[in-house]
Amino acid sequence: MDMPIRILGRDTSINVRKVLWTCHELGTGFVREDYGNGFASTHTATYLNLNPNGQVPVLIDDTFVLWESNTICRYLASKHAATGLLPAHPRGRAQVEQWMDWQATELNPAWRYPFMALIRQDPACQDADTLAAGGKEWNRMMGILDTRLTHTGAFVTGDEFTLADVVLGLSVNRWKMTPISHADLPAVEAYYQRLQQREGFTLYGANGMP
Ligand SMILES: N[C@@H](CCC(=O)N[C@@H](CS)C(=O)NCC(=O)O)C(=O)O
Repeated sequence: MDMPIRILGRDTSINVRKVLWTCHELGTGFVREDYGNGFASTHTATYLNLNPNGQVPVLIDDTFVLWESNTICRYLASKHAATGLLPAHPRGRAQVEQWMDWQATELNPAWRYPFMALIRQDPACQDADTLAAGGKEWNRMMGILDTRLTHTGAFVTGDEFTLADVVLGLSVNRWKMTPISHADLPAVEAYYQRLQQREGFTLYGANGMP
């Protein structure tokens, strides 16, 4: 019998919860181990050998080790041939990947300062002007998502729920839960309600702010 996959990372982490939500969508079992802030150290030689960035999550599937949460989600969907979550057709797949990459490289940097200031209460992030600019930029990026969702009327890449919605669903939750002045984004709001119909969202999408 195959060993269950191991997921190293605290379940309060937004990036760990992407992976947990993906496992739930796939109906695949896993064993999660608490690593990261407040739990087992990610800076031991053993952990750094698994992930030289000293971050969570890490996936261990038998002898195969993987880090970067979006890549882990894609690996799991491919392994289970879950073509609903990650289409096999090059264009369908590329669209899912495009929005996942956008989340990682464009959207994530926009929320970092406001999140560190308002949720983590980081003393190094308490400059009012930088915070205001950060909130504005975060809203601008969410406006790009709003325009897209207005166009699809459902999920990020169209009528079907995909891995892009796992990743962006968590991002929308983070935006909603951080007390900045939120732009009025009706399509994002409707999307957020739509996601709440999914069990995976209620389990992993809407908690774990730290
Ligand atoms: N690009 C990485 C980012 C991972 C990351 O930032 N992880 C955070 C938690 S969300 C972390 O490890 N923080 C330190 C800790 O928890 O000890 C990914 O998507 O996996």
